Amino acid sequence: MSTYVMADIHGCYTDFMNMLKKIDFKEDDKLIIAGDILDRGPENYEMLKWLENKPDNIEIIMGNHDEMFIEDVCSLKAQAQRECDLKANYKYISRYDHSFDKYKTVYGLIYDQNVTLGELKKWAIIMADFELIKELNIGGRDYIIVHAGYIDEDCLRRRGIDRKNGEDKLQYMLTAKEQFYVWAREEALIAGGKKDTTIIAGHTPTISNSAFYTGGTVFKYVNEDINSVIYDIDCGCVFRKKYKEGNLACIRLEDEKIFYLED
Ligand SMILES: [Mn+2]
Repeated sequence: MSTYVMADIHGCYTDFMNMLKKIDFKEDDKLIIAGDILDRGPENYEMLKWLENKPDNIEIIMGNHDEMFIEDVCSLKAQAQRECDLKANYKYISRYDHSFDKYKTVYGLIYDQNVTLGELKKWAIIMADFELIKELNIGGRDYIIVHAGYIDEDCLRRRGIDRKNGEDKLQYMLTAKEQFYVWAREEALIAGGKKDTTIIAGHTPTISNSAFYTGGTVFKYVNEDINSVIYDIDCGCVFRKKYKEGNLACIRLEDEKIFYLED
């Protein structure tokens, strides 16, 4: 029995299936998907149909794109109480809410796949049950799996980075711990990990210009002082048509072996 973690599938359903084949994923294995199953990729519909009958040995942690999908469906549902045509509702909300369906995922589902509000609601309800964090112990080592980053409960004040100017500007702000799990970027590194624990997250592709940049391989940060490790396993799979260094990674926790879709 092995325990695997993947992240940021972003509607790349075929790549996801190919990775399951590559790791020879079996019924007695476990997989944790560290968030962001939707948006940007070509097969959001296939991903959601798969989600309806998701095997019990696969668990999904909430990502920011999953959260945004749930919010979009809630907006549509609220509007639907006034009008009944899903396409009319979609157009109406898009006009005043510019954060609505930012990646045109709901648009594709409605206009290309002809899904109903009932289907959208069914998927959003499943996704609203995604846990925000998963803690497990494998071979005596503690692991934490989150979408974006981990921060200690008593550490709500953080030092942010003003990324617009690229300078290390102090901006103390009160951050909800759970928001941090789902949305953190470089702050996850600044927060410094957790004593005697390995944190596995995705969210920031290792092909983008950030502290996690590796050129498309898994990013690993070791803090020997507190015996903590932080992995970023989002290797930018969804961008790999555009940027050839993008890849889908999967880590097996028992031996921390990393598998790549493209070797
Ligand atoms: Mn994300």
